[in-house]
Amino acid sequence: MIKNFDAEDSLDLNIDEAIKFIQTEEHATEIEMIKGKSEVDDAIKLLKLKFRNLGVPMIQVFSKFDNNGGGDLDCSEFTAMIQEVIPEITEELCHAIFDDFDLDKDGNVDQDEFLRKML
Ligand SMILES: [Ca+2]
Ligand SMILES: [Ca+2]
Repeated sequence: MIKNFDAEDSLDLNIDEAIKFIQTEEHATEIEMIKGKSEVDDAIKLLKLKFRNLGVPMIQVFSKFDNNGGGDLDCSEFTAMIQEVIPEITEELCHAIFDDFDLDKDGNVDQDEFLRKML
């Protein structure tokens, strides 16, 4: 009897804890982050597909958008390139993709970083 009661009690407590955990803002942010990450991943998959279908070398497209030279794309150049390939994509998502591509976080995506992510 006592054992059963304890088991029930701890089950109730676990459910309460679980609900509290789900409801905490911290956890909600975590869910948002996971959601956001997969959205970026999906967009990168789409980007790869679109680039392959272009029928021109990726690096040729990359260079076309390197307006100020230098061999790398800053965030606005990069965004322009993505939006050329995926016109319906949001600027916000482009920025998230840019952050993902800019591996050394120097504020530019160079050809190396670009190819590493795209191939
Ligand atoms: Ca540039
Ligand atoms: Ca970089």
